Amino acid sequence: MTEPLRVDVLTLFPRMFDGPLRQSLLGRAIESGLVEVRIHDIREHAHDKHRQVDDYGFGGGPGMVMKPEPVFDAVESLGEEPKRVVLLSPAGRRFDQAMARELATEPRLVLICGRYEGVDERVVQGLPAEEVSIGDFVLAGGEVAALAMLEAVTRLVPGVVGNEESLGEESFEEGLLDYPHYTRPRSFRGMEVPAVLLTGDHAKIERWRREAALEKTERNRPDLLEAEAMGPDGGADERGSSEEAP
Ligand code: JFB
Repeated sequence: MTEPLRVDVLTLFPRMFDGPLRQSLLGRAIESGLVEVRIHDIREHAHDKHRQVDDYGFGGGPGMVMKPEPVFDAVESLGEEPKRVVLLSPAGRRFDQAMARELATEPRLVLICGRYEGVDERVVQGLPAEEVSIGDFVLAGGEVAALAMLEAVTRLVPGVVGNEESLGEESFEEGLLDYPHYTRPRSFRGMEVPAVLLTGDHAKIERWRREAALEKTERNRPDLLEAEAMGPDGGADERGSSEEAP
């Protein structure tokens, strides 16, 4: 085996990771030593007498902001080795499959989970940390987003997903959504499995799947088809700012 991917997660809610890290794909990847995940409680790096990790925001406005010192201390306690530091944030660059592939090649990742209104901007500037968002919706903190990223990255680490699931054939890898899947029974509540899937004619099945994937993509994610037509940069310049973080 090659070096495992090591991920350090910094959070004020370490117990949110207990269940997910023991289950299913993440649990098996960790159990088999392909991925090493360490959860760190940011509050253990608060050194004032009240163990304070948040404070009022300069300039006013509602809500509290996470102080920079405990976050810097927590990251610095991880040692000197170079590592990619990601700050989960609704104002981050959008996480996608290309970023997941990139992160899966790193030896070490640090995921910082904020709470409240977010983290003092000097964490981004000074550590430095890359701000990443998992999508245009509002969560209460970075923990669930970190788990989503962790699962997306972990399943791309060689050896985590077996050969029975070919990673190249699934959604996004070809710019289309996945084709529809069916299993037994052949007839269920009056709904039939498409006859072509029962023919054993693999060329015909391949053509049907491609067409069905295209229809599903047109219906559910027309933006993916437009992006394809506009080339690899998705025509970012022409499209304006309607897809920025909330
Ligand atoms: C991530 C977070 C908050 C400011 C703060 C820390 N896709 C996503 N939605 N929401 C988050 C995210 C990611 N990644 C996210 C970290 C924090 C939300 N909050 C709460 C909500 C709105 N504005 C604090």
